[in-house]
Amino acid sequence: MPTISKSINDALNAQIALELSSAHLYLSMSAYSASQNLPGAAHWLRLQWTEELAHGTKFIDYIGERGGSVTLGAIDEPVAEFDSLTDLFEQVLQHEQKVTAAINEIYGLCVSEKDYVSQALLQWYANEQVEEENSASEVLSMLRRAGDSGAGILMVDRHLAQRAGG
Ligand code: OFO
Repeated sequence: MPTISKSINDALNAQIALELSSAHLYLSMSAYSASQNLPGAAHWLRLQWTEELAHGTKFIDYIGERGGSVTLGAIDEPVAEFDSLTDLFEQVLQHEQKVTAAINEIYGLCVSEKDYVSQALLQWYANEQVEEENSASEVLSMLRRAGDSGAGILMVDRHLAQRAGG
């Protein structure tokens, strides 16, 4: 007997597809960056890819712990071409804002259904989204400052190469 409601189970399944679509998007962005000789951005985005896979699998494990059922939805085809690194990071930020809205929506559902355990999980994701939006905004403001300067963009790329983790 599952201990999560069908509506929350369904919402979490949809969120898994969104997290895995995020992973796919960042992998595509990483490949694009590598093709533009921006190894730092490629590295940063590759790490983001692994984070998104972890976000997806954390939901999968949680549904399992609550006796629910995991149904994997389709993964969106990612964008493969960008006008510039700035354009790419604008899309990262917009994407993360969309994910934040989706997390908040599920959080609200858990509140309305008084599912306190799921609320605790969603709180973790909500905090994670603050971090994700902040780091995308930070990179974006560095890129905007660099503008069209090739030297400036290379400096940002070197900064992105320092990202630890994975
Ligand atoms: Fe999973 O946080 Fe980005 O999408």
